[in-house]
Amino acid sequence: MPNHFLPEKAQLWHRRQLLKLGLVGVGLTGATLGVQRLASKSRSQTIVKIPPLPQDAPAVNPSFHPMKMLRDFDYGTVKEEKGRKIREFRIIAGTSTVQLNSAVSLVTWNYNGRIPGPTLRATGGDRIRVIFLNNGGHAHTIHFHGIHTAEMDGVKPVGNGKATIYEFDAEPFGVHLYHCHIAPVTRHISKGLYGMLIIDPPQKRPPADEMVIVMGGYDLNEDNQNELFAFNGIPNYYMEHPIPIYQNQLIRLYLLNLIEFNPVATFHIHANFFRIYPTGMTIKPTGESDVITMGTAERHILEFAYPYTGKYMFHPHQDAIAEAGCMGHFDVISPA
Ligand SMILES: [Cu+2]
Repeated sequence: MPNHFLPEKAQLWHRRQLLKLGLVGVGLTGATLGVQRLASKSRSQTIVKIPPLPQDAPAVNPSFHPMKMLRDFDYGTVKEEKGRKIREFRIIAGTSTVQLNSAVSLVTWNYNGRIPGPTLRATGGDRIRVIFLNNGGHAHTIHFHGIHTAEMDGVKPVGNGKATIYEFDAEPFGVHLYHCHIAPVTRHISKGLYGMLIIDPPQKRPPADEMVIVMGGYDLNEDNQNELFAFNGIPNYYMEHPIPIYQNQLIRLYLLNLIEFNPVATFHIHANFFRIYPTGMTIKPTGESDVITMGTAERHILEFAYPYTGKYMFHPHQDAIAEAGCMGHFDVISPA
């Protein structure tokens, strides 16, 4: 059937070229084989190698280093009480000025001096205890997503200079979040008071290079719109300092969208597809895509491995959000 969008000659030339190269009809089979080979490779892997930290990737301050934060998990101090495993975490709300780019510095509100706050990690069935000190100058709280009593829901204001303890069972397993719940919550979140809570399934997931990316926005002029966006606190950090990952090694990405004011944000990776574990609450993936849509506070586990070396972008496919700071690169390097 003739293609009326191409002049006949161009069409013929095109087909002849393909025949000459032996490409007509084999493309699909080749691609399918590639995906299967990659899947079996990444599943059978048992030893995980982490690429060295890029020397030129800067810290914002000693507790806020976006390149280290990717793979930095806080397992708390483990204690045994009445035969029960307790994981005790300490979080301090504070205020610090952060240079978001060469032109903009912002007085942020944050947990433990970093945005997002520490990635807290426990296993389903543990008991979580969070000792919270508010040095933030305003009333703040920590509201955790999960299952707990009303008393532990983190909506009761904790005044400046005051402390409280939140304690609850680690359930259900999945990727969850925590954030301040003082009104206006949009302001307390967008100034930086949020973080991730990972509850691992008791049976554990297979070995992988695991990392955390939290998407956030900054409303610089208090007009209820974001002027800047960021992965892990600093706009364009992973664009300027690509994340090194090893070729063919399974990446398990814990992803959270905590952008206020924009109702949804997507996440897209270039030149690859990821397996999706919705809210991290499944052991098996439920689908596969190269773009996923999240409302505010939605989060997922995404798994993928890159078959080819090189630099690959990741960003929301709302390109206005990407172009205002939510842009990054994976630098896929050979493990040899
Ligand atoms: Cu607050």
